[in-house]
Parts: sequence; C-alpha cells; structure tokens
Amino acid sequence: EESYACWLQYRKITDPTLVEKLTSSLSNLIVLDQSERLTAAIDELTTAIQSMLEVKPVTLTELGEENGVVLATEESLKLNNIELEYDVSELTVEGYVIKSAHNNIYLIGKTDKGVLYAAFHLLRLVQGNEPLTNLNIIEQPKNRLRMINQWDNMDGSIERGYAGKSIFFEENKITSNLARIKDYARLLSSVGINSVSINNVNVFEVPTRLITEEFLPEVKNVADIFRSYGITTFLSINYASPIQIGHLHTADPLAPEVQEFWKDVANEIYKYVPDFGGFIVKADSEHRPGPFTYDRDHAEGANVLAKALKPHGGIVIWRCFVYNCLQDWRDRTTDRARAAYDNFKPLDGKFLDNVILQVKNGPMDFQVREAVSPLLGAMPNTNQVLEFQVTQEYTGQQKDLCYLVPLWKEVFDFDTHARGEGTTIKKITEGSVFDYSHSGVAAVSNIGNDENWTGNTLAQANFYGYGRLIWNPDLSAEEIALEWIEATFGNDPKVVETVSKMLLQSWEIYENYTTPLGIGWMVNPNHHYGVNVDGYEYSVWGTYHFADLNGLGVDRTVATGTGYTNQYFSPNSEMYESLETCPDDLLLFFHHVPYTHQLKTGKTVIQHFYNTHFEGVEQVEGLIESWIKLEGKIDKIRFANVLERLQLQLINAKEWRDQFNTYFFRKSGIADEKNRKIY
Ligand code: BDP
Repeated sequence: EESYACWLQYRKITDPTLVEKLTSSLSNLIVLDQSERLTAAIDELTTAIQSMLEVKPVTLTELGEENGVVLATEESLKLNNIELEYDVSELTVEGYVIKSAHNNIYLIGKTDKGVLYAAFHLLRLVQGNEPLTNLNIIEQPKNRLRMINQWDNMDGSIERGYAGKSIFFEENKITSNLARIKDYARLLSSVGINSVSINNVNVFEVPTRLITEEFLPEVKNVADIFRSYGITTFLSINYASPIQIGHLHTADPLAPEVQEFWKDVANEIYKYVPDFGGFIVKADSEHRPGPFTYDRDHAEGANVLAKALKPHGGIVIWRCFVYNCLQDWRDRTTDRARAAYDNFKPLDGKFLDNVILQVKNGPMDFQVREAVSPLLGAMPNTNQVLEFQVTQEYTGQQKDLCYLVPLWKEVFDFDTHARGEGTTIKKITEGSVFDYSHSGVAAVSNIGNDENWTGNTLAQANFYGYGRLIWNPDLSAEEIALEWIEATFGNDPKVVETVSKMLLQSWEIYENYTTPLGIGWMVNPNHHYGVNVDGYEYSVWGTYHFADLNGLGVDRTVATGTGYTNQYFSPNSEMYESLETCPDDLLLFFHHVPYTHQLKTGKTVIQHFYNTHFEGVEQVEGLIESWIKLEGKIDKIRFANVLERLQLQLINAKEWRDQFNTYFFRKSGIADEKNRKIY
C-alpha cells in the first residue's frame, strides 16, 4: 500500500498537539462553487484529512459560523462578497493563492484548476510538517505546457518501460481499470502536470485506429478522468493514417484528399473529447512514415494536421528526433548530433502557430551526459517544447539509482546566448524570450502497472521531481528531494538525510561507472542496459566513440571535425571548439584526444577512466551500506524493493568497471598508476 500511494501517503499524524491544531483548521471544507475539479479537490482533501487526522471533514457549500478550508475561484469569491487582501492580477489561469484570513484557510484559484493545485499544495505543507498559520502563498507554474508522454503500446507492453506493463492498454484494448488511471491522474495533478499523451510515439497497426470511432468512446472515458484533474489528453498518430485507415493512396500533406481526411478525423475526435489536446507526431524517424516520402518538408507535414485541429483549439506537437538511423558506419563524416538542427533550423517561421516542435534535451538521445541541444533557442519564430526522459533508458533502467533532477537542472540553467547573455533554456521554455504562442516541457513517463508504479521505489523521485521542477525550474534538486522524501517516507531525520544524500549523489555515481567525460553509449544494443563498449561502434545508428590505440572521442569541431560546434551561439561555439575551454565533463563529446590528454584536474583521460570506474563501484557499495542502516525505519516492502535494486546495481557497476577498464587498458597499454586490478 505504501508503495502504491507514492508521495500521497497521508500518513497518520501522531503528535497530539499537532493533531489538535490541524483538526481545528481542517475539519470543515467549504466549497463555494461546483465543478468536477472542485469535486476532485474535495475528494482529495477528504481522503487525506481522514487518513492523517482520523476525522472525516464536513463539506459545506456556504460560509457561515463554521471555519475551515474555503475552496473558491476568484469569481465565486466576488459573488460571495468576500474581501481578501491579495493581488491575483498577475496570475495566469493556472495560478492560485493560499491565504489565512478570518480564521479560514482560503484556496483561491483563477479557475477551478488553480483551486485543485492549491489543495495539493496545502496537503504537501501538512505532509512536510509546515505550520498552517499566516499562510500567504501566491503560486503559478512557470511553464505553460507541462506534459507527460506515455510510450505505451496497445498490446500492453511499454517501449522503454521498466515498471511492468501499461496501465492504459491490454490485449489491444483500452483498459477497463479506470480506477488506476484515476490514481495516476491524482499523482500527475499533485505535481502540476497538465497534459498527457497516452500512446507510444511509434504508432503501429492497432493504435493507428485510436483516432477512429472504434476506440474514441473509450478514449473519451480516459480523457474524462484526466479532465477532472486538470489534465488534457493527447494522442500520438501515425503519419500514414490517411492510407492505413482512410484507404487513400497517399499521405501527401499537400493532397486535398489528405487534408480532408485529417479534418474529418479532427471533427470526429472532438465529438468525443471536446477539449482534446491534439497530436504528437514522430515522423521520418526510425522507420516511421512522414512527409519526406512525398518530398515535402516537415513544416508542410505538420501544417496539414495543424489546420485540421485549429478550429477546435488543438495543437500539433511535432518531434525533432529526426536523423538517419541507417547511415554507413564506414562513412564517418556524418554526425548524428547535427541532425535535428540541420533538419529544422532552416524551417524557422514556416510552421503554423498551433504547431510546437518538441526537442530532446541533448542532440543524441538521453545519455547520462550530453551537450544541450543547439536547436533549443535557435528558432525564434517557431514554438518549441523541451523533451526530457523520465524513464531511465540509458540511466540504469530503474534498477540502478539515478535521480535525474540535477541533470534536468543543468539543462534548464544552460545559457544558450540566443539573445545575449542570460538566455537560459528555462527562460526559453517559459516563453519569456521569444514570442511563442505555446511553450513548455514534455517528458517520457517512467511508470507502469507495478505496484509501486516505477519499479524501483526511489525512481518515484524522478516522476515527482519532473513535475515539480517544470512547474518551477528555480527549485533546487535538494529542495525537491526533501519534499519527496518527507511525503513518501515521513519526517524521520535519519531517513530524510540518508535518502537525500543517496539521491543527490546518484547521477554522478552512475556516470562514474558508465561513460564519463561526455562520451556516452557503450551500452548493449537494443535494450540499452549494461556495458558493451563496442556495442554500437560499427553499426548504422551513428553513435560512436572512435577509440583506437591512441585515444578516443568524437571530433565535432569546425577546424577538424564534423562542424557541430558551429550550431551553438557565440561564445558557446568557441568554448566548445577549443580544447582549452571545453569543459572536461563534455570533453569527449566534442573532441578526439589522446589517452594521455591532461584534464583540468591534472589527471590524464585514461587515469580518470580508471579512477571513476573504481570509485563508482565503491560508491554503489556505499549506497547499499547507507540503505541497510534504514532497516526498520522504512516499511518492509519498500525497504526490500530498494535493496534488491541496489544489489542489481552493484552487479551492473562491477561489470561496467571491469569491461570498461580492461577494454581501455588493452587499447592504450597504459597501466593504472594505482595498480588496481584490471583484467
Ligand atoms: C530512443 C529510444 C526509442 C524511441 C526513440 C524516440 O531508444 O525506443 O522510440 O528514442 O524518442 O531513445 O522516438
């Protein structure tokens, strides 16, 4: 049960003084309007208060003698002639105020969505042991689109899923277990996620038909649940739908019959889901169909969909993960890192205003560390959203611990210099740099139908952290970790301190025993778990390390390499171009250097490899020791789950250490200066 509840534990509060205080503030819920979202807020508060205080709060519909928590939109506050001192003139539609006044706690939203967010915020305060006196909180999300992408297939499997099967689909049907979807909606809404796409971006046969009458009645049921939690539903579509379900001879975006087809599809969808969000599209990528087949560019490709959705208020989210996955490895003049920019930059300004380009955080593919995508910020006249990967495809697959918030924060804080100094990624996604009509962040989900949703209980921190961070990219990785730990495991200082240390070190640890200095990959092909140094070295996918007897790294300079550094604005382009100024942690991403190249720490590259790999394993041993000390302080199921995962992590880390070190010892012939055991 604790596993399932994630951070919405609502643990029983035992301190009698606290119980008394909280009971006097929380035992009445006074709700001044009616809506599905307010009902959701009342339900959540009722469940939580009952579980924490063992009193069932009373719901009232008008203010009278009784004091309590007042839930109201701004409008209903006015209608009820309630005067409070606060200024919401600056608030967006999703903003809210939490205010203590007249012996009440007011949860006021610009709309009912804000009230719902305020309710979750209030519960977060209670779970975090914060006093509920003199509250005066004004909050609103910094990013407008805050989205999660499911990569769920209709047969129930999940692409890059590490936590069981889909909660949405089974046996090529939409699930009948809507209760679990509702619980998912609660978790999403509690961290402020406002959009979800429910099927994989790789749309094969059956899911192609999700946009037809065959499935729309059930899509509607799912969308109805999400709507009451403030979440808009999207679908991934197959670009060849006009052929596959429309029985046309073409999917050419400029063909009139194709345009008609998409209009009809949109009209049909909106009959069932009146606030349908729109389409996610992976086109001309990894064997998915797209406009290239018809010699059309991606703007022409996206705009036909945008036109069809426009009258209904829908949007097209068009992914920029477009590259040649069939390149000839012997012709190593091409560079996959260049692809998104080369494909999309020339099209700036050609997309309709309800198209958003979705750009992965790095130019390759969610490696443990890569440079920030130069496409972000490079298209002032085209809406963009940033894409993260919460599911740990390349970062330990929810066996290994890897808290990703610090990685995402580095991306948000990266200064693109697109409009001079201070043009950080977070300002771009927040929409304050360019005049975007849509912007924000999307990410691939890490949940499945495992009891604890994320396989590894500690991976719940990535789900939580993603939502909280994109709500406010200025929160620190530590603050988010603390919030999550207290809500998930309680306030025991030993637990809080230990788990927070474990989380905050974990990305560095993972990087230490896998691929340091920005080189990336070296994983087993296809499933991408575990070490295989040359796994992709002679393959078509374009992901190379170029190790030989002298050195390694990808030369992406203008002077002697692929010219990729030129895709950045100055002074980033010069910084990466020069070996002197390129930061060490991305050295091998940008440069091919000898094993004896000296890092800024004074160590050589090869010695750094040996050191980090030995250290990484020791650090994982340290994680296990720390966790074991929490035995008895955490319920048995979650304790055992994490311990089992950490033990798998140790096996993985040792394999990485031994294969990696041996490989580079044999290639380079250079011994470890500390003489540790290399096979
Ligand atoms: C890669 C995954 C692949 C996805 C692809 C994508 O390996 O399964 O389909 O990204 O983003 O990370 O479309």
